[in-house]
Amino acid sequence: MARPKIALIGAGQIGGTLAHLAAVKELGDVVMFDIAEGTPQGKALDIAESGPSAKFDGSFKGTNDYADIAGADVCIVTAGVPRKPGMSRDDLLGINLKVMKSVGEGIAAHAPNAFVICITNPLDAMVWALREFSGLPHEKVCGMAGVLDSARFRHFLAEEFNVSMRDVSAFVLGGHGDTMVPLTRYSTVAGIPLPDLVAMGWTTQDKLDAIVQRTRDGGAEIVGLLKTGSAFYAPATSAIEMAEAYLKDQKRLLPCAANVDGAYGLKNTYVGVPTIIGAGGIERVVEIKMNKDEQAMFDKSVDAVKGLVDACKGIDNSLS
Ligand code: A3D
Repeated sequence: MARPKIALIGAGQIGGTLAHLAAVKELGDVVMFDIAEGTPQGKALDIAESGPSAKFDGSFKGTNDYADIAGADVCIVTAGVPRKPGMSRDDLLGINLKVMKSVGEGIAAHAPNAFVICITNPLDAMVWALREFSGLPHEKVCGMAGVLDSARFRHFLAEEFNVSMRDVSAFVLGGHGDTMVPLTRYSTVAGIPLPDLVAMGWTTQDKLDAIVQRTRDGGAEIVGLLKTGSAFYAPATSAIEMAEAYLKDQKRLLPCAANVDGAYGLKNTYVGVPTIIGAGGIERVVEIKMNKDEQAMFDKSVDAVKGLVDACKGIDNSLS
């Protein structure tokens, strides 16, 4: 059977890391597309040249021509601009919306059967716009945010409890912004929910609240340290986890920005929810029960996403 084809739209910090991870995991042949001439070609060649030492097989191509993504099974989109210190994700909206239009048209023309994972910020509005511009089925277009936000939450929790990250599972839902919703009741260490761990004296409610806030500010913390761009190792790793779930039909239950139509009382809204990812793309949106406080946080987050989607409609008349 031929190797799957993975198209990376955007060959910057995340794009390059995605290509390297896909190579090392032998997920398939990789095509990197970017408008910057030389960048995708240089990164693809550099990664290919690491193959003999790292011992992977695959073909790696850099391109400035959408025709080269033809027939891709997966497209991961990072094209656009990242944040600089002092910027919010929402500040990127105007620039990145135009980028989503060209990317959506490129994917529709050359890789209409792909499973598309958007990473470009502001995430929930950009994945919505990318779906609109591409016209692909909703279940084949999603956004990466929840896996990353949950991974950050899991890392902070594992440090606090001094346990393996493998035994910490966590849920972060809602939009990928300051209003994201880390759900402590659904987050556990080997099945023991966080509120029980507070009662057991493993941590205090104040410390847990601080970890929740650090999770919400996780992206800004890295932007503040790097000063020239935003996080890329963990975002790329998270998107590769989603791509692998699709390519290997793993039926993983992963939080991601998916089109929610019916569940959570929402109608055609892209926002972070638990989903099942398998060969059908987003095969299921999982509706969990939230208490009053959680529901209020989720509603606030959905409102923030709706505000950004309305702003997109105000900028581009073709979006209705
Ligand atoms: P960066 O290293 O600047 O790479 C972006 C690449 O996009 C550059 O190589 C550009 O040349 C290219 N590009 C710009 N316009 C186009 C276009 N029209 N077509 C094709 N390529 C184009 O950024 P990055 O890789 O660090 O980040 C990429 C995006 O991911 C940004 O919008 C970030 O804000 C976002 N991001 C999202 C998360 C989430 O968790 C959702 C996390 C981190 C970064």
